[in-house]
Parts: sequence; C-alpha cells; structure tokens
Amino acid sequence: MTDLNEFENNAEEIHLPNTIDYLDIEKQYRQLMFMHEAAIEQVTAKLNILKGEFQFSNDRNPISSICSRIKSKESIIDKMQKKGLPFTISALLENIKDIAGIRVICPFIEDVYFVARMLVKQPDIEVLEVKDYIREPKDNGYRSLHLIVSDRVNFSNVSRGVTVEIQIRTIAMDFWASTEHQLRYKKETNFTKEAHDKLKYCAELMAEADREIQNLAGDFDLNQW
Ligand code: 0O2
Repeated sequence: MTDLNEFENNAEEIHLPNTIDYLDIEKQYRQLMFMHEAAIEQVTAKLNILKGEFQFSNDRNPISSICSRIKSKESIIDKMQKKGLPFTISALLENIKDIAGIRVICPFIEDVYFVARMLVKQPDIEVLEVKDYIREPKDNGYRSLHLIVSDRVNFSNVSRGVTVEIQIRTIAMDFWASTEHQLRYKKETNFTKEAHDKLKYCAELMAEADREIQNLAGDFDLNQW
C-alpha cells in the first residue's frame, strides 16, 4: 500500500487545526519574525556606525565583519522540542532568545570586549544576559562572548524591546566555531571521543594563537582605544 493510500484511509481521523486559529497563529508568527528582523537591522546599523566611526578616526578597526540571521522555523521547533516547551507563541517569545542573531568578528581578543562595551552603553540597548565563553570556554573548546540584549524598536504605534543574541568573537574563534559547527554541533550522536578531543586540541591552538597575536598587538600599540 502506498503512503498516499494510507493517508486517504486514515484521513477522517486526522484533525487539522481550525482555519481561523491556524491563520491567526501564522500571522502572529510572521509578526514576531518581522519584529526580530527590525531589531537585527537596528542593532546592525548601530554596529556599522561604530565600525565606520573607527574606520574614519583610527588607523585600524576593532570590527572585521558583521553578519546576521533569523533563526529558521526548523531550528526553532528543534530547540523548543529539546527544551520540552509547548508550541505556543508566548513560550517561543519567553524562552528562545536567539530568534534574532548577530555575529561580530574582531581581529583581537581585546577588541571583542571593546566592541561589547561600546554597544551596551548605547541608550536603546538593555543587557539581559552575558555569557562569556572566552573566559569560561565550553567543555568542547567553544569560545565566544554572547550578549543577550533587548533593543528598543519603534513601530508605528508601539515601542517594543526586542531580544537579540549578539555573538562577538575573534577570527580564530570563528574559524574554529564555523568548522566545528559543520563537523559536530548538529550531529551529536555519531561524534566520537577521539574527534571531540582533536577538536578541543584545535580550540586550544586557536586560543594560544589569539593570545600571541594579542601580545603582538600590545607590542605595536594597537590597543589604544
Ligand atoms: P544556530 O545554528 O547558531 O542557531 P539558550 O539559548 O541559553 O537557551 P543554548 O542554545 O545552549 O541555550 O545557548 P548557548 O550555549 O549560548 O548557544 C547559543 C548559540 O551559540 C548556538 O545557537 C550556536 O550558534 C552557538 N554555540 C554554542 N555552543 C556552540 C558550540 O559548541 N559550537 C558552535 N559551533 N557553536 C556553538 P544554536 O541555536 O545552537 O545554533
């Protein structure tokens, strides 16, 4: 029997959501995504202004690159399932803090903290949480500074704080994280201890390189912000 026949035979027992409810949830979801896209645009603009200002007034820039993403529906569902959350808009809003994600890549470790300080002192930004995986790396060697912030966005008739996760890290940390993400992060089950240890060793090499490069920056007086 084909899958389609099976579907047809069971069709009477499958309860589709009431059309009105479904459209309402779909609309709320799209609104939520729009709010987060707006916050990404706004925080990215703040970061680009800082980047432009330093380009203009200094010999070098503490920001190498900025990229952003809205978390995909699949990724959101996956995370909510892992956390055992009900699939409701309020559970999504309250518990998933990285719907809007921005990544800032910096040349030196001290630039990471400098950019973070510059950003959080802006009046529209409220810091909700700081996760410093540089001072306290994850067990697998992951390093990055995560700021969960609320950015005030003005819409036509309402002003709302929208949550954005900002990951700030060095080029070396990003090299490791991007590579590891492909190799391991989404494939926990078939990852061996040997591969885990090798990756952790690579993370240590990156961290050592970051420290040496930071020392060189000091020798060349590149940390005078
Ligand atoms: P993706 O694909 O980037 O969206 P919480 O958000 O606090 O409820 P979580 O997700 O454990 O719980 O927070 P955490 O540890 O701060 O991680 C958030 C994000 O950091 C992840 O998002 C990754 O982008 C990145 N990250 C964290 N740990 C690792 C790691 O070991 N390796 C790599 N490459 N990235 C990591 P997502 O949703 O997991 O993934």
